[in-house]
Amino acid sequence: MTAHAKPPTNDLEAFWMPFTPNKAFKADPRLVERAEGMFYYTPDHRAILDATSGLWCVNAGHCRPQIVEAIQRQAARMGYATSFNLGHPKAFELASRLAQLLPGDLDHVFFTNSGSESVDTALKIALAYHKARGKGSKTRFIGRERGYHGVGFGGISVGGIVGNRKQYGALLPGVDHLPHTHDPARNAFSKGQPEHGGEGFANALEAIVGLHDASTIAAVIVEPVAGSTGVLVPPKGYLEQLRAICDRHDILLIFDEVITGFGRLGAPFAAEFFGVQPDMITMAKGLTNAAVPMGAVGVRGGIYDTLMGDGAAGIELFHGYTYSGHPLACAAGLATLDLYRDEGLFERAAALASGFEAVVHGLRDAPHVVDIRNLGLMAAVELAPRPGAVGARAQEAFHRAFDEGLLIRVTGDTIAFSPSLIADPAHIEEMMATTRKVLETID
Ligand code: PXG
Repeated sequence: MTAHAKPPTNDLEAFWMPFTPNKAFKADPRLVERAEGMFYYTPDHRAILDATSGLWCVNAGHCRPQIVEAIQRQAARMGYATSFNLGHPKAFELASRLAQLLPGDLDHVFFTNSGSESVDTALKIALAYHKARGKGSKTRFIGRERGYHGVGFGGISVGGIVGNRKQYGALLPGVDHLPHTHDPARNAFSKGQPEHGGEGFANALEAIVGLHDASTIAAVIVEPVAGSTGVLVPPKGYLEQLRAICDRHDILLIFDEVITGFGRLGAPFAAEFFGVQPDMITMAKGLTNAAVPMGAVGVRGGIYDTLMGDGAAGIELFHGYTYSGHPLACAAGLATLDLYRDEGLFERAAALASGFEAVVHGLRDAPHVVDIRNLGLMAAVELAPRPGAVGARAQEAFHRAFDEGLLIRVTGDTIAFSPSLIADPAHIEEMMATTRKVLETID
């Protein structure tokens, strides 16, 4: 490598930005420096309406004083304590509160610091569980095309977004993928769950089990509604059937609820919304309203009990992070759960969902729109790609929207909307009116 001068301090160069075209961004940066409720504010005090809840995470809105103050109090009292062979009360309290909120017998919680770590943790628990039952040959994982499970090696292995995998070699061995469930030929412009394909897409799991044999398969992991890849809503009956097939073959079913957890569908978790009980739920994002990084895995009692055994073995699971159960994150998590409860935000999301659906589908006749999909407070508006330039049209829409005072999220040529659960109908109207205006001004 040739020697080169260090960049001056406080320019944009040193920060290697994640999932960002760095050169293009630094040539034409967009900065925000303050946030409150539904809005970000730029350094020159322009308000930007946030149609994405940060990145599907600020479910209770930005900078809520109750959460801010809880973090401040905890930082002043005890900023850090390890959870290895030592405890602090808020970690136990938050785990208990989550166990109450989680569906069915998901009554134990392992803390991580992100969705990616939650996914890797769940996959490791699945392997350790089968081994503890004397079924150590069950080591394969089944993910799904277009699935996003974060960026750890486990997560990109079971994930199905090609761009996130192709730079990183062979990944985990013994992984297979279900087909994705997006079927625009039959299901375009579905409102809520699509009618067609549930049984066929889920039956692909039987074929995969037939190919590898159930004795080699540890777990299936899916997002109940695929978020990152552009809001792919499961067809009717699909998740129920995945559950039945997993039961038939002694395979664990993991729901990755990093996006769908904490009210996004108008219920605490998608598992409850769909009435399908997974064996583990991975979560992050809305757990602390994103005010402090934190993730967690909710685990069924039977899995926990199996791994605990009679306690004679000492450490039952050789796994954990320096920051598992970090005091600031626990304080933020407790204050966030209080806020969701006290303001009835999950119920509010449920009440907003049908109006949101109507307004989003109002974009059907806007230029370039080829599909609209929605469930709860998540929706996608898919645009036709420009010939030879996939993603360029939506990227331009993103830039124009920001100039118009609206933050949207784009993936490929799809615009995703996931407003905070505190949104008013007028905010939602404004999001779609600005989006329409933007679509009318781009080629
Ligand atoms: N699982 C799911 C379902 C996610 O959506 C992760 C795991 C990973 O979480 P962390 O905290 O490690 O990032 C996610 C994250 C997008 C986008 O543009 C979505 C995510 C991350 C980055 C971009 O939709 N979700």
